[in-house]
Amino acid sequence: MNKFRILHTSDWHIGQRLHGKDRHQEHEYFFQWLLRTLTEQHIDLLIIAGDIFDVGYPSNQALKQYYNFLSRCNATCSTQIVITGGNHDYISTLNAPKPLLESLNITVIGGASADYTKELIPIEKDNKLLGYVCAIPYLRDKDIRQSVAGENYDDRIKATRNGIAEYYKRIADYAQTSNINNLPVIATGHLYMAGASTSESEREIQMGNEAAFKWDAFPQTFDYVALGHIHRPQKVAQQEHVRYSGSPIPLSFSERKDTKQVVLVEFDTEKQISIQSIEVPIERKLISFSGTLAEVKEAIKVHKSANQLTDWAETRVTEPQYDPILIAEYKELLEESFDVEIVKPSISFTDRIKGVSALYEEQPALSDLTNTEVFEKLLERSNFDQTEELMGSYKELVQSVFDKEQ
Ligand SMILES: [Mn+2]
Repeated sequence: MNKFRILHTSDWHIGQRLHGKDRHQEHEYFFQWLLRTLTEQHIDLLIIAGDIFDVGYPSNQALKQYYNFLSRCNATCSTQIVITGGNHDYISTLNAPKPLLESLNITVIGGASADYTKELIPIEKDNKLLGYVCAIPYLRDKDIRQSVAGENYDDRIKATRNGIAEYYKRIADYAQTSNINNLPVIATGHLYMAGASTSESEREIQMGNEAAFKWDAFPQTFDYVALGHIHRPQKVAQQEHVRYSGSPIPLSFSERKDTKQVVLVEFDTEKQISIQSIEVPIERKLISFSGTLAEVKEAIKVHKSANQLTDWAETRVTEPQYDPILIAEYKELLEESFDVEIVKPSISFTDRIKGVSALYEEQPALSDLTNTEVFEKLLERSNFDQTEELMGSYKELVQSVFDKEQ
């Protein structure tokens, strides 16, 4: 057996906008760092486990950045690359350049296909076979479940979970038959695992997370499972070898305190595995200021951005009583420039009992809510009794819209 090193990352979300702000520069710094890391750490295989782009049809700028990275990678290091699709990616967008990328030692599996044997990718270096990747993308409903008339919601959840397990088992069995030299086998996945700690930037998938998959439902064949979908880096159920790498940049303010990372997995000549995380430097910090207007103002004035790019802030002003003068003052503050840029301002008043402050209730911006939250709010206002059933049906409907094959 030969020694080899894998770098696992996911959820790049190239082209993402945070409250309307472009993330291009942050991604650029990440890609520069990643190229250096691939060389310095002598990486043989790079795995990107889904959500390459933020949207199905990325902008030309986002596409350019992606191809730029891949071509720079090809020019500067000899790393093999495996890319799998996530729930944000359209299969056709990822698969379009597939034949071209193949010539650069880059394998793209945009979505599940009828022939699952194509998802078994040999890891090779200098014409030597080192192991295998079961490159499994995000599995859409049609890949894992047949609709059966008369099924209730619980049946459908069960069918989803079983469908995922069967899909993994089928490819694991195939890998085992092919793997005559007992080399390491790595699997990828883009799914919600039971117990995962989420942030505010993941879109719900596979029956609205209710079909949460358990780590021990993965076949024993896999020496390492490289997961995507959850943006916070974490092990699943304390298992060293089942991990989410997390996104390389914070995709929401709820991730501002996370340490962003990629995962380095090394197999030695005895097939022993060692796993360590490598911290991704954050070039634009996301921060949060809260308090009265005076307090927030003071904090912003003295704030210094310490990284390459100016920090971005959310400001949550809370005042006891409604006061139009305060609101005007707040607006003025937002016009001024500081060594931090306010991208998500909000104001609320605690004393809603007396006078006019009762009339002023802060409404969250529609863009800050997930579609599920909007539907939840609608249900709260309605007089329906079977809200749980409705919520279930709603989530399925939304999923079928997002999963629509493109
Ligand atoms: Mn994602």
